[in-house]
Formats: sequence, C-alpha cells, structure tokens
Amino acid sequence: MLPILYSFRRCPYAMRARWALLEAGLRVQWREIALKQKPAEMLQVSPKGTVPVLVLNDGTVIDESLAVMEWALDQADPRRLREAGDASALIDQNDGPFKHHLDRFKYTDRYPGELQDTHRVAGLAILRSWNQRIATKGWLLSDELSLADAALWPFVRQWRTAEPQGFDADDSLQELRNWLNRFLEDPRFERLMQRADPWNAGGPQHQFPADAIAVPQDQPLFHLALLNDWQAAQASGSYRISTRGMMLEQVGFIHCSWQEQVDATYQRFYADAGDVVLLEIDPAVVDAPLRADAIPTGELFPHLYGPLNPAAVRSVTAMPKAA
Ligand SMILES: N[C@@H](CCC(=O)N[C@@H](CS)C(=O)NCC(=O)O)C(=O)O
Repeated sequence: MLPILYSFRRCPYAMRARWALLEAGLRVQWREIALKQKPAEMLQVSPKGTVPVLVLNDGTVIDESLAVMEWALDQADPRRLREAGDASALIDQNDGPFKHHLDRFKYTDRYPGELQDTHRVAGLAILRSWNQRIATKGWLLSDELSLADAALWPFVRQWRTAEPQGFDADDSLQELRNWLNRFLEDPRFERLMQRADPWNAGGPQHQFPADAIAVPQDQPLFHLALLNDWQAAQASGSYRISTRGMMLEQVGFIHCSWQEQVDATYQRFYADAGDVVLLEIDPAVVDAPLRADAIPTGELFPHLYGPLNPAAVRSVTAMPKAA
C-alpha cells in the first residue's frame, strides 16, 4: 500500500510537499481535496484541516509540509538538497513574515483595514534580499540547489501571480525571476501541477505522480555503464553516474532500462563510447527508491533515485554483446 497524500493543487505548501515526493522518486495515493469541503477521512487523521497531509502505512500522520519534505528526503535525496547548508532561517522567514505580507498583498480584500501597498513594500524587501543571495551564490544557500530553494519557490510564484507585470518589470528582482523560472521550466513543475477532481471514497482513486508506475520487482533492470566508472564504483561501493557524462547529483536519478529498451539506448548514447558494460540489476536489492517515469514520448523508463549499490548488480556483460 502506498502512503496517502491529501493535497490541493495550487496550495504552495502542498506544492512543495509534492515537489519533494517527485524529487525522492516516491509514489503516493493522491487525494485531491476542495478546501471548502474537506473529506471527513482527512479531518479524522488531522483535525487542524490544512493540506498537505501524508498518512503512512503504519498510521503515522505528517501534516506539516516541511515534515513531508523531510520525510521524502529521508527516503532519498539524490541531488543532496540537504547538504548545501542550514535552510531553516530562510524557511522561517518565508513561512513567517513573507507569507504574512504575501497573503495581505494578494488577498487584501480579506483583510479589512490593511493597505496593499504596505505589504507590497514589506514583501518586496524580503524578495530583494533573496534576489541578492541568488546574485551572489547562484541559489539561495550556495551554488547548489537546496532545501531552501525547494521550500520557497511556490511562495515566490504566488507573489508573482498576484501582480505579474510588476514582478516581471522589476529590475531589482532579475536574479530571483531567473531562479523562479528554473523551477517553472523544469519538467517536474508540470508533473506536480497535474489535475484531479476532489477525491471521494467511492470515486476514482489516483496516484501521484499520475504519469508514473511502480517498477515490478520480478523483472531485471539494465544500466549501460562505462567500464572505468563501473570499476571505480566497485572499489568505492557506490555508483553515481546517471547516464553518459551526467552524474546522479545533476539529473536526480540513474537512468535504467527494461530488457527490450537496452539496444535502442545503447545505439543512441553509447555506440561510440569505448569500453561499455551492461549491468543487470535486481530491483529487489537496490537501496534507493525506483519509479518508472514517462519521457515526453510517453514511453516509461525505470529510474533509480539514489546511488546504485554494487550488490544489486547480478551480471556484467561487455557491450556490444557477441553476435
Ligand atoms: N503549516 C502548514 C500550513 C498549510 C496550509 O496552511 N495550507 C492551506 C492551504 S494553502 C490550508 O490547508 N488551509 C486550510 C483552509 O484554507 O481551510 C504546512 O506547512 O503544511
């Protein structure tokens, strides 16, 4: 049984939770909700009535978005989001003062007596400080994507949505705009914004992400590797190449194939690569989550969301195979 996620498509807290589930290669039972008509099943496990709520198989209820992110990254953190430094001060600034001003800037009519301009000015001061960090470091915390970036971008997106012209024309937000666009242009964005009607127990049951499936445990997986890389992995105990010329940290998963997909992958990417080996992997022995994701043509490929432990490799064959 997969964990259950109660979610709301446009909620920035639920968005960052879904983003982390995507990042970690996980799948969940997806229960989209309407905020005005929350399902009794959700309120029973989390009476405070906010999304996201994740219910694990052992009954554990995680009903804070950051805790959902942490739980997901505990399962797998292939791009090492938590190694870029301490994200807590930025997240506190976002979830506290920035969210306060964002709500009053975006939904001023819901806050009688509040002036939109006061909150525009205060919110912009925070956005400018983030812009400055990105201008200096590349991302919010360092030159690498981190938990802070992943936790904040849906809120910056919401600010932009309130007044896109102002945001897009502001010279003091240029680096922040480019940063936001990295998320909006990432294929993960479209996947995490998939739509579903509000859930009810008698209706259709969806999974998130909707375009992924489980990787069967009883069919071997294959990965093409450069012989040198494979030898180095045997020595170090961990293989971290995603595909030719790309590391796991860059891509977020290790590309694999099912048997019938190997030849096309070899011809496309490895035919001129020199010494290449085909690793046969037992999916039941890998140490990281596996998920089969659709590529743009719709074809599903198995992906490993963490390093490959050499113990999961059942056979190693030189490529191309002898006729
Ligand atoms: N601190 C919570 C906040 C979650 C939150 O406030 N979510 C909003 C939707 S964006 C919500 O569910 N509000 C309840 C409501 O509108 O009834 C978290 O991080 O998960």
